[in-house]
Parts: sequence; C-alpha cells; structure tokens
Amino acid sequence: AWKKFSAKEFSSKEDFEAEVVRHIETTLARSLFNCDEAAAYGGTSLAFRDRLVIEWNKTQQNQTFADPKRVYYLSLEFLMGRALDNAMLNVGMKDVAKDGLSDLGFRMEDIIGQERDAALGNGGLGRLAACFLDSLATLNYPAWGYALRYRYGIFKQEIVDGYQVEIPDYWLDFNPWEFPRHDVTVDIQFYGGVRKYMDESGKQISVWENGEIVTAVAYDAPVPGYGTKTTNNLRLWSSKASHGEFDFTKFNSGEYEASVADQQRAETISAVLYPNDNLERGKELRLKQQYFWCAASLFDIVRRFKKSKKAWSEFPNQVAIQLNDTHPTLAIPELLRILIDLEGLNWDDAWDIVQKTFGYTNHTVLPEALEKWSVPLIQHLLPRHLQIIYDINLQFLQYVERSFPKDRDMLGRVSIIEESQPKMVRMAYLAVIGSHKVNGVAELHSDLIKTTIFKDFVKIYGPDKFTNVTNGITPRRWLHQANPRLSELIASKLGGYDFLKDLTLLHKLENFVDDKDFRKEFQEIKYANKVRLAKYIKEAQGIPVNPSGLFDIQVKRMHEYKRQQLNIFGVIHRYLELKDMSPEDRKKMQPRVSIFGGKAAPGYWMAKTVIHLINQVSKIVNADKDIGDLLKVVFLEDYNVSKAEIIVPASDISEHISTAGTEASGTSNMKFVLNGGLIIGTCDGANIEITREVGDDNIFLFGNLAEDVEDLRHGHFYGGFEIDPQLKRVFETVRNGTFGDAGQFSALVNSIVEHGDYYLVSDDFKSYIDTQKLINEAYKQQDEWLTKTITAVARMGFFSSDRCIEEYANEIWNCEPLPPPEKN
Ligand code: 26Y
Repeated sequence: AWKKFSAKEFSSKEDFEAEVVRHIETTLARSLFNCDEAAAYGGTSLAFRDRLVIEWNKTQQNQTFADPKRVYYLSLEFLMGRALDNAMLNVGMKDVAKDGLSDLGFRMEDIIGQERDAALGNGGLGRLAACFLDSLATLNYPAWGYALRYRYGIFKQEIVDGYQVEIPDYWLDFNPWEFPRHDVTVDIQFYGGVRKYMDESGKQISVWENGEIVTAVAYDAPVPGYGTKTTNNLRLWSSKASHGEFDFTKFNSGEYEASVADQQRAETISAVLYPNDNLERGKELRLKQQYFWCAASLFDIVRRFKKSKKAWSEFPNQVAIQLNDTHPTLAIPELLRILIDLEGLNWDDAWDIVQKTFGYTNHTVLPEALEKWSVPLIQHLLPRHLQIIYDINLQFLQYVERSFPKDRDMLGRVSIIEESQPKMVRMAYLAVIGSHKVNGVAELHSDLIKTTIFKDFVKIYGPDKFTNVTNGITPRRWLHQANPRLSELIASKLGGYDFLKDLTLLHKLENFVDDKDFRKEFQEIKYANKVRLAKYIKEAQGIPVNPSGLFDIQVKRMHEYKRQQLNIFGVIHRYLELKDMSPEDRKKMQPRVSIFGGKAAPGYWMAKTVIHLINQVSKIVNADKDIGDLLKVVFLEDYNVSKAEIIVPASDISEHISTAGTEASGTSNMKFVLNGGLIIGTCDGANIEITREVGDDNIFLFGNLAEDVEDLRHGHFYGGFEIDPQLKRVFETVRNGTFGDAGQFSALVNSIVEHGDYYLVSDDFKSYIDTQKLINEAYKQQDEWLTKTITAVARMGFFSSDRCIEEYANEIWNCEPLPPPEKN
C-alpha cells in the first residue's frame, strides 16, 4: 500500500532543515559545500511547496467531487510579485523556517530577496487580479485564474544618464512555483477559411478549417488562501508548435530549418507581455495572444463542464467568467462558436448561455486605451469569429431599432462595427452586449461609464446592467507581509490577527488613538520603515536621504493623466522658493524627500521625457549645498511589486493626483493609507471613497472636479488661458536649461502652454502647491499628524479585496464558497 505523504507542518526546525538539505542535494542536485543564498532559497521554497501542493491537490479533488459553480477570472495580466513569503504566511511555520535558516547560516530577508518577481502585468489592473486570487482562495471560492505564461514579463527598467532603458525580464530560469502539465494541451487554430453547408435537416453548418495550428500547454501555479486550506489554481498557457502532419512532412523532406522556424513562430505567441498600460496599439501579435489564451481557457472550461454530463442550459449555473477589461472579449464569440459550430446548439440558446456566463469589468474611460481591432485583421486571423461578431451585431441592432425607432443616429453610435476606414470592431461594446453585468471599479468611475462611453447602452438595457464594485487590496500582502511590525502592533491591541480576514475590525484601533504607548510604537514603526527605505535608496541610487524628512512618494506607471509632471513642477517650484530664501528663513522649512518611481511604455515619448526631467532635477537639487536636506529628489529605478512592499510602509504623504475623471480607481492609494501614510489627491477614483471613509480632515484633496474638466479643456482652446505666475517661473527655468536638455523639456512645457493642456496641469497647479504648503504645516504638528494617520488606518476596513470579492460573488457571479472538509 502507498504511504500517503503527510502534509503536516514541520515538527521542528531540525525537521525543516533536513527537508531543505534534502531538496538542495537531490531535487536541485547541488552540493552543500557551495550552498549559496540561491540554493537556500530553492531548498526553502521546495520545502514549503511540498506542503502547498498537498492542499492544492485536495482542494482540486474536493472541487471536482462537489462540482459547485466555479469562477474563472480571465486576465492577460497577473502581477503576482514574490511567492515564498506568501506561501510561508499561508502554510504557517515561518518562525521555524527562520530559525532553521539561521542555523544554516542565512537570514530570512536575504533568502526571500533571492526570488524574482513574477511580473506578468503592467500596473493596477494586473495587481488587482493578483489581489483577487488571494481573496478568492482565502474566502474558499472555487476559482481559477487564466492567463499567458509569458517568457518575458514587464521589462526591467534601468536609468542611464537620466533616461529609461528597457532590459528584458527573463524570469523563468528557476521558478519552483510552476508545474508544467505537458498532458494538458489544446490545439488552437488561426487563419484558414469557413466552409458552409446544409445538413440533412436543412440546418446551416459552418466549419472553420485549413488554418494553422498552435498548441497551448498548461502551466499551473498554486494560489494558497490565508487561514484556510483552500489552494486554488492559476493556469498559464504557453505556446508551442503543434506536431501535426504538416510539420512532419517538412521535417522529413529535409526542410529542417523551416520546421524549426515554424516552431519559433509558434513560441512567439506567449513570448512577451505587451508593456503598454492604458495605450492601445492594435498589433497583430497581441490579437493572436488574446485569441490563443481565450480559446485555450474556454476549451479547458468547457471540457471540465462536460465531465459533469449536465445539460447545456446548466452551463451558466456551473460557470461564471469574468472579463478583466476587454482584453479577453474574444471569449464571447469563441464560446458561441463552440456551442453552435461544435456542439450543435441553436443561436438563441447559445446566446442566452453566453450572456448569463460573462461579466465584464471596465478599468478605463481614456479613449486611447479602448480596444478596437480592424475588421480586415480579424477577417484574416479569425474568419469564423468575424462572422459571429457580425451576427451578434445584427441581432443587437435589430433589437435596438425595434426599441428606439425614432432615434436615427442610435444605430451608428452603438454598432459594434465602427464605420471607419478600415472598419473597426469596438471590443468594449462587444463585451457589454455579451455580458449580463458590467462594472466599473470605483463609484465615480462607475457613474462616469454610464454617462459617457456606455450612455446609450444604459438606455438600451436599463441601468441595472451596470454596477459598481469598488476595488480593494489584500491585507495579507499589503499590511502583514509588507509591514510585519505594524501588523503585529495591531494584533497586540485587537487580540489577534482576525483583522487580516475581516479588515473592518480595524475600526477598534480608534479606541487606541490616545493610548500613549500605542502612539509611540506606531510612530516608531513608521520611522523604522523610513530608515529601511532610506537605506535602500542609498544602496540602489546612491542618494543619502534623511529619514526624519517628510517622505513624499509617487510610484505608479508613468502617464500624462497621472500627472507626475505636476509633481515635478511642484518640486521645482519648491526648489526656487528655497533658493530665494535667506539661510535663516530656510531653517524654518520642513525638510522633504520627493520620491518617484514607475515605468514608461517604451514608445511613450512624453512619459519618458518626464522621467528624464525628474532625474535631471534630482541631479541639480541633490548637489545644491544651499538646499541640503531641505529637499532631496529621488527617482527609484525599476519600480515593481517587491519594491512597493518596501516603499509603501515608508511614506508620510503619497500622491494620487490624476486629472479628475481619468483614474478609474487607483489601488496604491489604499495601500499607502492602510500603512499609516496620508495622501494628497484629486477628487478622482477611489480617493473619493477613501475620503468618505477616513473623513476629510485626514486627507488632502485639491484641484478641479471631474464635472468641470470638459469646460476647462474647451476654455483652453477658445478663451485662451492664464498661467499662474509661479508655474510660469517654473516653465522659464525648465526652458532656459537650468536642468539641461532645454529642447526636450520645452516640448513638455509646450504640451501645456501651446497644445491645450489636456490634463489641466495649469488649472490645478495653484491649488496643488497651496495644498503642499498645508501639508508642510500639518506635518510639523507631529501629534496631530499621528492622530490623523492612526484614525485613517482604523477606517480603511472597507478597502479589503475580500469585501470586493464578496460583492462580485453576490452581485455578479451568483456563486457560493466551498469550504474545505473539516477532516482531510
Ligand atoms: C489595451 C491595452 C494596451 C491595455 C493594457 C493595459 C489597456 C489598459 C491596461 C491597464 C489598465 C490598468 O491598469 N488600469 C487600472 O486598473 C486599476 C484596477 O482597476 C485601476 O485602479 C486604475 O485606476 C486603472 O488605471
């Protein structure tokens, strides 16, 4: 009989050490004589992985047996970051491992630091997907994530002479967290043509044939929940050449090189994550990625459903598929194709199933981020899908025509097909039409989509099809892992770690705002986190910063709408002001450290110009002896998830200053406040709900409102506009070469003074710098400041991604948790 592997926790540190050593010597085939940190990381990961895998298998077995409704989260991006620390938190026994590693001569932080980030995403949308997986597992929802196994994640950013340089992120050298499933494959077709014929009963049949086949191979990664044994699955598809007859002919007839070239072409599909964030480029390879991933995932989902032998009408009771933005919208015509062409359902039944199955989350109203694919491209790559899209559109427009016979322009406005040259498929419209619910990601954003991009669809379907689910973040990673000391302090006051599962319990911290010891420790922890970041800045960037200064942080993707340019203009203004002062007056000023970080899309010239300007300002200001610690400017290279875990807990003020109405939600705003930092922000995205929760005394809002943006933009073109004299002075300084490169920086200034200032930098500048002054004064009142930060932390419970997932489950997916059996 087989002896079952026991998944029990390590019985002792000796037990743990023995496992680490065994893995190093056997699994990794390395000698203990040259066991370095990399090997220790490998051994530790494999030791914890063993525990995870057992629960993972059991969870999957349990789900197969119970066969509940499952959630499938389709996202082209999952910004997972590191896995080891999270695995240790969820398996338990991190303390034992720490002692064990110490016996072996290693420090836990160093070992954790060996792991490379799984950086399969750009920014907010990808990190949200990762937080959702954490919450889904923690809440015991039977849920799978589906994505692509990119060989290269988001590029690594280096700053060379002040400019961004992109380095490929080859992250797969050693990845103990993934399991290749060479037996789980799906053949995916591209190109070819459609043959139609009547069958015996006179029914029209469509066959998509003679295309090129690429094989999808599954790679699985375990996703453990916190405080539960539930361990869900993230399935990533990798592309490889199919071994059909075609290739063998080539191979046998001596065209060996051609056959290898085919193979490389196939592998290209999953080779690289597109590094654009909120900027659509319409590349054929990107469309191939989207279809490849959607088709493989749907085949997998349908295959799983068919095992249960239920009627097709049961499909929406067994399957909920959430579309993370429009990137997976091809799943809609693909499911129709499966149901109609392959399974023989009629249109109406198939359409009913499709609509009930899909939900669509919108993450942006920026026109340049809305996906459109050219009709000729889809015709070429996916001929059958184009027909299906036209059929959907026909049915839809007929319905609209019946409902609104008098609105003659309506049909053109809502058509899935844009009548441009060439014609374009509007993916967001297809997603709205093919889903039963559409949601935005914060209240303002969800209101905006109903009054702007989807206005007509609200008339057509009624308002109930549209809903809001305000984003959230996982407190496991963004409080406990990133800020262990704060987590421990909170646990000591609240009587345990229950708040990590129910973040609303934080409200009890308000009882301790006046508790002297608590306040002291809270403040000490913030200071220690700032010391840690200061140390990192010194090591990474070579800039010495004083941890007692006010740490002002803006870390996020570089984008004009996020307005890092407003921030750096504000920094320049401060610099000029300090220079004007007498040394005595300077002494009264609050020292500040302005920290920036973020990647620009490689082709986004203006965003790269802002990076360059920040670095140039940093060079001049940091070297200025008059200024000293009063102002330091830092651009932190290669901002990513694991760096965020160091940066977020160290902030006093973070900046969330997008033009009102442009940032759908923002999620780092939540992370910063949860870690005892205040924010300066516009009335945009989730800033508004954060204000509602923490109270307007505990946040610094400034700037114009979303409702006024349109008129202001219009005014820039027709009324001309006044530029605040202080901003004018900043512009002159930038133009006259004080920070070098007058030519490049003039273009940035001109985007404001000559080209309409689309992002309203000039309109918000005055209110921005005035608010920064308020912040300086407020920060000097350390006691009041501390009260504000503690109060804000206590009121952040709403922003857990657990709350968010419960809302999706109840309002959109209609599914229930499946807790693991008591005994197993
Ligand atoms: C079309 C393609 C180029 C594209 C690729 C990535 C378009 C958009 C994106 C990414 C968008 C994104 O990250 N959006 C962010 O989603 C977060 C989670 O909802 C929001 O908090 C944030 O405001 C929004 O910008």
